Amino acid sequence: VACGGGPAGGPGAAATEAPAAESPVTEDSDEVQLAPELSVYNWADYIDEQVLADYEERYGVRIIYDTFASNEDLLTKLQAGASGYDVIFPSDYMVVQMIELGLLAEIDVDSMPNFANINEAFKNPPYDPGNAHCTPYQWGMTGISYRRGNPAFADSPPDSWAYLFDPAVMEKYAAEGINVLNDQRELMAAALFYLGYSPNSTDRAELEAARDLILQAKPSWKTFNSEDYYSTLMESDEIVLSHAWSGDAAQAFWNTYDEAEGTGNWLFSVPKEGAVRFADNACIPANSKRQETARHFINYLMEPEVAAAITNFTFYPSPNEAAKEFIDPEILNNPGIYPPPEVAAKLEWLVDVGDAIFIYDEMWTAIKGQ
Ligand code: SPD
Repeated sequence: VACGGGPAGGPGAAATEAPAAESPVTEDSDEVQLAPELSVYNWADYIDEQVLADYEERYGVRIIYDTFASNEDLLTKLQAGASGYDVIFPSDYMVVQMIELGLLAEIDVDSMPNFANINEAFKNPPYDPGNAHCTPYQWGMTGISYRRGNPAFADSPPDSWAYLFDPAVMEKYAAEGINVLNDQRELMAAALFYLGYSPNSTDRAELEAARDLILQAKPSWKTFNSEDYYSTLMESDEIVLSHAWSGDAAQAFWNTYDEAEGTGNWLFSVPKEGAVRFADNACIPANSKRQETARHFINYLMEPEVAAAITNFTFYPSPNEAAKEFIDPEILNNPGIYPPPEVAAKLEWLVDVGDAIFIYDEMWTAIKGQ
């Protein structure tokens, strides 16, 4: 697996080769003439590299693998004209934006036998009717991860977004380090939840209030990081609390697990005001020159053992029903990974906000600029 080089045409592309064309394909995916290479662009730490190596070995396709930190980074890369990516993993609301911009190819799930393995609840999502462009990859929730044993959290877990936004609450631990996700929709959603507004608000006054809340809290935060915060900041004790995606927090839990104590150092909480539920999806950019190979790879990702291997590595729930029997029971029964009904009831999807995205962009520029 070749990691990190970036595809031809994108930043960091100098070392890559020109995309190799596919040979003609047949209807039967077993008879697809696969391209010699496939460029896969995913979130950080979001796949078991063995899954990539197995595909390379089984099918003789070399995978060029690179990662991004947010949906907006992915969109910017595609809009800048990056060509060469063959499989990408945008979230729900970003799928809508990308479809509207004509950035995604159609995938034809009828030609993917493993699509039958997907749980019905994850098929035909509102953001991609009929799964015309994408298949669901993994899902999760966004909350707060905090360091077990810190006196500031002794009496109760951080069960409110106040732990990120209220100076009186934060003063007990801010000096020890707070990280927030470097993700415009996610950070705005956390502020909007705390203020009692919809995480999908399109109201300028509400969005300005969220921006102002973020700006007054920002001096208390140490870092904006959504890419490797769990390994570089949490597991190494550079911080004591982080805005976090559930699987990343679970990785930090297991990577700091102490056998004698029977627990890890990092725990996860879903704030009482509400939190984001997301689904990331395997899709093909419209300008991919290896679309049949990309479809073949996406079908491979939906094999039960493959989907289970991914969840067993990333600690994010799988939408793949047939994978369940291969997923570690400790993961399946972990409420921080598969939320119980009372937690699920607090979760909301981010949806496309239409033209209000320009207000979000304006707020984000102010947030990152000051
Ligand atoms: N380290 C992998 C993180 C993947 C998270 N995707 C979250 C998208 C939320 N909008």
